[in-house]
Amino acid sequence: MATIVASADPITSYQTEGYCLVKGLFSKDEAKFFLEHYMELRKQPRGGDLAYETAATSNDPLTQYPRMINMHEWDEVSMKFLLDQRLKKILMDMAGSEPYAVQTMIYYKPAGARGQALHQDQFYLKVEPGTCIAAWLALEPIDEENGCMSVVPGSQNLPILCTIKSDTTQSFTDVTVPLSSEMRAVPVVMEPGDVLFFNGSMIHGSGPNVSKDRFRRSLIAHYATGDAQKLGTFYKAIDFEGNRVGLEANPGGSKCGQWVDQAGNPILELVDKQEHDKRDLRD
Ligand SMILES: O=C(O)CCC(=O)C(=O)O
Repeated sequence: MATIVASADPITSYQTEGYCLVKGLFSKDEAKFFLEHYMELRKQPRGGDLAYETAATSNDPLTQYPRMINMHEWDEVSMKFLLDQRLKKILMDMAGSEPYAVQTMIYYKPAGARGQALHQDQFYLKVEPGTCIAAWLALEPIDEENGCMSVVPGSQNLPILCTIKSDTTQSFTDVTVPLSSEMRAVPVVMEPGDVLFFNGSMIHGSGPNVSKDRFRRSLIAHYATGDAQKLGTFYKAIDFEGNRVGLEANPGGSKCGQWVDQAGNPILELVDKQEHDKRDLRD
């Protein structure tokens, strides 16, 4: 199967395609340092663990290794990563102005763990105007076997799509977005230190880790573009000096995009979100 290749010109790739893969932005030693650091942190349970994981059963590997969220609020290594100057430079070149830093996450994804169904980050972060940008750092070799990320080229300018139920035997989140008949998810194979950047409309996700004994650990930061005035309720933004920035809480719009067929071609129609969810997410 085709895979995403490193971008020769990451800034242009991001601006035209909504994503770019930057090889070796962090060194292999840094990736190893992060691995050891977060394995140590994971020994302590944290409030909020498993809060977002659905259908976790006692023998689910995610029960032992849930992802952590917003570690930068209490861990200096995570704050340094979030505000890293290399990330800042690329983000500024991509988006044209200094972004706000919003979120950190670490995914452990041990062997046998479920992935995360296809989704758009703007569904959650609701940055307005502008978008959110993810910087997804591989901490070890990541491929299809251990559940690499996939992105859907061509989705970078889509509005927030209406969600449908996901297959929770494959995904720890319970909603996903349908693709048009012309769209495909393409895997992103990465080495430790590589960073995948993508915008908030980009549909992306990952499959289960089907390896026998490999983790798939990744460290993720999310940003809001510098023109943002609003941000999803519960998210907090800071600038690159670490100062809190007050953005208006955004509960989100009332419409979502739904694929409809028009003369054999898939087009997006904006529909009432509440009506859609009542119909498509009911049990
Ligand atoms: O790492 C994964 O498997 C999914 C992460 C993701 O979708 C995200 O950071 O938005």
